[in-house]
Amino acid sequence: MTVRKNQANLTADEKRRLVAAFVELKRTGPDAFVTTHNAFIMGDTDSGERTGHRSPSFLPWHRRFLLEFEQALQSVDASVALPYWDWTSDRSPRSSLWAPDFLGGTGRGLDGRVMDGPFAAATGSWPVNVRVDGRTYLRRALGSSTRDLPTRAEVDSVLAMATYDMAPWNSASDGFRNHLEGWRGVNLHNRVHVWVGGQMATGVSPNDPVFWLHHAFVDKLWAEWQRRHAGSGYLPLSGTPDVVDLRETMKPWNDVRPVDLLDHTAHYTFDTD
Ligand code: CU1
Ligand code: CU1
Repeated sequence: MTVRKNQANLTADEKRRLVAAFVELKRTGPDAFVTTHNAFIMGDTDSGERTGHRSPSFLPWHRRFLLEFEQALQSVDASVALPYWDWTSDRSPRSSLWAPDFLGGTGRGLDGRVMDGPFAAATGSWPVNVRVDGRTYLRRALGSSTRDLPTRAEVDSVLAMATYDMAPWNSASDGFRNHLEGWRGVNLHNRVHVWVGGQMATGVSPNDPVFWLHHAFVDKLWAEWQRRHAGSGYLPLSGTPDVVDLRETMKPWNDVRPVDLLDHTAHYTFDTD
């Protein structure tokens, strides 16, 4: 059974194995995850069809996306699982997350190029192939955005919202999903992408391995919300144009609906479950 742990508690050996699996997937794979993510970012609009972002299925879409990526990692090394980055507690560019034995640190001032760790361009093992500009190296600008990472109090204020989502079911909606995604209110998920900067602030964000650790935590917050609001659930139920209802299949997959993804324990548990 897959157990997703807080990245701060990984052993040196667990970090080494995870990094090796990331690098091996990059070496053998076509970066299809980056391509898929960017296609959905570009296609998801407030007034048209929207699936991955700005819409109720933001959470189940990324849950399935992470499951597929985690299974790809496990095909390289069956012992690995996606850890989560609790950015309410590891909130500094000096956190062990960014050390050279794990994800490496921030980018240099000149061009944002990450200079240390296993994903630095200098290692040669992390080419940025799917990109929005000509730059082929991983970039970051940790903490240079105008806002700090979200606090636990801000997370709790969003977890307290009892309604999953509501009309107009886009980036203007009130409710848990949109406040977690970050288009309204305190802004949790989007703010973290911007705080990391570089590719993470773009549609090709899965070029940065921290994408997966960030989304594993967003996914965990969904599970926490479900536990806290047992009487609430995924919305909309049916008949809503342009968005994925509870029992509608979700693109790009044709075998999964939000209702199939509500219980994460069918696939993995968290170390805190
Ligand atoms: Cu996304
Ligand atoms: Cu994201």
